[in-house]
Amino acid sequence: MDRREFVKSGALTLALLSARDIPAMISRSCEMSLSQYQHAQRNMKTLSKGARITLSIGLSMISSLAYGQSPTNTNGPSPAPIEYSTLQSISSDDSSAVIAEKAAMTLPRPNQSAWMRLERTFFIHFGPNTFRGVEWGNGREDPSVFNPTELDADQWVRAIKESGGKMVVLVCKHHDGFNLWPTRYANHSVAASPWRSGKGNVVREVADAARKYGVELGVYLSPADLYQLRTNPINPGGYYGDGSGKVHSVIPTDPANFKTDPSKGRKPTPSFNTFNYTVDDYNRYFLNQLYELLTEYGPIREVWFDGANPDPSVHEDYDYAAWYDLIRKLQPHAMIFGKGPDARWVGNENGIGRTTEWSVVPLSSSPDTFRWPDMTAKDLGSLSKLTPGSFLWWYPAETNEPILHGWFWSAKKSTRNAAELIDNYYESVGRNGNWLLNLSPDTRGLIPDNQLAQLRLMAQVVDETFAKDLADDGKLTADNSDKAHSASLALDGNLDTWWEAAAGQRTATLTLKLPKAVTFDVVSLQEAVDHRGQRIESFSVAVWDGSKWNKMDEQTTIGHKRLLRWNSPITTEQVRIHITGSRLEPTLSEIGLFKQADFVQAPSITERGNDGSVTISSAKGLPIVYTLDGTVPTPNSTVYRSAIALPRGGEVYAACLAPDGRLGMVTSKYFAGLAPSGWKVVSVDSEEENSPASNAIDGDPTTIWQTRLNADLALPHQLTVDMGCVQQIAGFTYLPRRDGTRNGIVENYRFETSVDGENWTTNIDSGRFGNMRNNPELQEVTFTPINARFFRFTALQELGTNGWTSAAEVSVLPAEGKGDR
Ligand code: FUL
Repeated sequence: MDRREFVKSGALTLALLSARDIPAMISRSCEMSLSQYQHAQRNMKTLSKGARITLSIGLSMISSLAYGQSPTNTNGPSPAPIEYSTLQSISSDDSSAVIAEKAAMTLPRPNQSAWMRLERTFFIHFGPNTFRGVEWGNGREDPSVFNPTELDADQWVRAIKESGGKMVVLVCKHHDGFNLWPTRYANHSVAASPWRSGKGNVVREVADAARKYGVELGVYLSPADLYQLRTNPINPGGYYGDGSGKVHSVIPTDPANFKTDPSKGRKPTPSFNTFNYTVDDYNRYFLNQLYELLTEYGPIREVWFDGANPDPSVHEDYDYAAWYDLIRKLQPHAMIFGKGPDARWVGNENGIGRTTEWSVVPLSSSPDTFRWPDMTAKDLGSLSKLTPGSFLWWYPAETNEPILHGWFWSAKKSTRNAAELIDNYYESVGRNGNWLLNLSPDTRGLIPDNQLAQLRLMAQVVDETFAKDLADDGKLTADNSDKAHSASLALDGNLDTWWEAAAGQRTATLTLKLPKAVTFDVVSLQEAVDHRGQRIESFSVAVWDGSKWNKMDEQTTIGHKRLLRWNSPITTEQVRIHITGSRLEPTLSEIGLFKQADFVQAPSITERGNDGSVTISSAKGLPIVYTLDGTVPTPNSTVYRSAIALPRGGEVYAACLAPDGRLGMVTSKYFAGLAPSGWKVVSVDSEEENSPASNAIDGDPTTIWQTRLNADLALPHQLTVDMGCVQQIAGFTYLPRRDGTRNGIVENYRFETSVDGENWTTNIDSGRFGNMRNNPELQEVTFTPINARFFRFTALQELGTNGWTSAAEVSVLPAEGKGDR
C-alpha cells in the first residue's frame, strides 16, 4: 500500500492493521501534509477505541516530527511492552535483551525512509574557489572573480540523471560566504558578479534542471561565513560574531530594516507564512537565507550543514534550534544533514562506509538538546555502545566524496577513476549509507569531460550489474517464519513486504533454490528497516557445490542495503543465508544475486622512479593506450610501448584495449612536481629512525618522514633540501601521509627557497592548507616564479596537538607549468 492509499482509505484499513504494523505504515506515509494529517485525524473519530489509540500515537509522531520535535521522551524505567518509536531511551534497569529490543524497535522517521531509498546522490561544489583554484576561500574575494563563460546547469543535472543520481545537493554558499543566488540580504552574490550581467541565479538554474530531470534538490548552506566575519576588512559591517543582541525578528525580514527594526517583515513567498524568532544578526541573516532557499525553489529534500570552519578566531553562536524549526516548517520532508538530526557524516571524505554500520545510534541527550558532533568512531551502534541514559535515534550515514582530489575544480586536481568509483559504490550504498558524490564544474561552468567519462563508466558498470537479478526465478524458504511474513516476500521486488523470523527467534537459515545454476559475484541483502528497524547483527552466506555447503562470506550489519562483492564469480543452484545474530526477530525485505558487468580492467601505472620514468602494465598483456594532456584516452590514443618520462610532473591517463577494440576502464595517476632526481636532505631538525626525512623526497608516497614521536614535540619542524642544480620553480607540493592516520599532517606552513643555501627568500611566510582535517589530499601551492637550488619546508601547525610533523612527499612545481593539466 502506498502513502496515498494509506491516507485515503483511512478508518477501514487502519482498523485492520495490527498494532505492530501501524508505525511501519506511518513511517511509509512520508509525505503526509498537514491537511492529510488533519483528514486522517477526522477519520479517526470513526475508529474503534483500540485502533484510535494506535493511530493517535502514530499521528502525533508525524505531527511532532513534521514540526521538528521529538516524540515523548520515555526517560526513566521503561514501560513494558516496548512499542515501536522513532525515539527510545535506555534506563539503568534495562537488561541487555531489553536494550537490544529497544534498538530494534527504533524506526526511521518519514523523511529518512524516502531518503534512504535514493542511495546514489550527487553534490556540486562551484563558486569563487573554482576560479581561484583553492579549496577554502577567505571571504575577501571580489565577486568579479565569479564569471563562468558557459555555465549550463542542464549539463550538470543531466550527467547526474544519466549516472543514476536521485538527488543533487548544490553548494549555495560555501565557507567564503559568496551566495550563488541573488539573496536580498547581502551584496556578496551572483548579483554583484559579471556573470549574466548580474542577472544570473545558479540555484534557480539547478532547481529548474532538477525538476526537468526528476532529480530531487538539496541545498548546502555553510554556517561558517568568512565574508560576514566581523573581522573581514572588505565587509566592515559583517554580521558573523558581531556581538549583536538577540532581538525579535520576523522571518522573512524586510531587508531595508534588517538591522534597524527586524520586527518588520517583508511579504512572504506565496503559500508560505512568516515566522518569529529572537536571534542576533548573523542568525537572522542565516534564517533569511534559509527562507529564500526553502521557499523559492520547489521541494527541498536535504539541507546540508557543514561543521567545518576555516577561521574559528571569531565566535558566533549558531541558533540551531531556530534553524531546524524553520526548516521543519518550510520543508517538513527535508533531511537535515551533518550538524543536524537526520543524517550523519560517515566520518571520511573518501566514499567509504563502515563494514559494521548501525543506523540506530545512541545520543547522550535527547535529540532536542543534542549538538550533533561528527561521529567518526569505528563502531557507533553495537550493543556495547548502547548504555543507560542514552537515547536511541535513527541516524543513517551519508558517505560523501569528491570525484576530484578536492571539492572544487582546479586544473591541478586529478579525477578518481571509474574503478575507484565502483569500489566506492559498494563501500557506501553497499554498506548501509547513501552515497554523495561531488562533481566539480570548471571555470566555464561545465563539468569537464574527464569527470564525465569516469562517471559514465562507473554508472554503466553499476547499472549493468544490477539490471538482472539472478535470484528472481528462485524459490526462497526459511527454517522459521512468521505466518504473515513468508520467505517468498523477500523475493518479490517490494521493499515494503518482508520475510520475518517466527516469534522469539533470533537466528534463521534461508535457502534459495534456483531452477538452474546461476553465476554471480554480488549478493544484495536488505532489511525491512522502515517497518521493523535494523536488527541483524551477524550473518553468513554459503553456496552449495553439489555435495556440501561452502561458506563464502561472513559479515555483521545489513540495514537498508548490504552488498557483498566477491573476487571471483560462483556458479551454483543453491544459496544459503544464515542469520547468526539479531536484536529481535530478523527480517529481510529483499535478497538479490547479481553478476558484475564485464569490463576490461584498467592497467596499472607505477609510481614514478627517481629519474622521472613511469611504466604502465596490463595484467592480461592487453595493448594499452594513454594520454598525457589530461584528456580521456580513446582507442586511437598513443599506444604504450616503453616507460614514459615525466621528470617535471604531469598526469597519465591509460586504458587497455580489448581484442574487439573496446576501450576498458580508464585509470589515471598524477605525478606532482619535479621528480626528486639527485635530491638530498641538507638538514632536518627531527626524524624517526625508520621514518627519515629522505622518505619525503624519495618519490614513493608509501614511505614517510616523521619527526620523533617521543621527543622534539614542539613545532616548528623544518626540512631543507638540495635539488642539486638551480632551476626556476613556481610552487611546491605537499603530499600528506596516505596510511590513514593523521599524525603530524601539516596544516600551516612556511616555504622558502635559496640559490646558494645561505641567502633565503620567503616565498610563503604563513600559508594554510584548506580542508586538511576532513580531506588530507595532495596540496599544490603556487608562488611567483623564482630560481632556486634549495628549498626549506617548515611545519608551523599540525592537525593534532602533539608537535609532530609528517610528510609522504614534498616537491616543487616547475615554473613553466609542465606539470599543469
Ligand atoms: C567540508 C568542507 O570544508 C569542504 O570544503 C566541503 O564542502 C565538504 C563537503 O565539507 O567539511
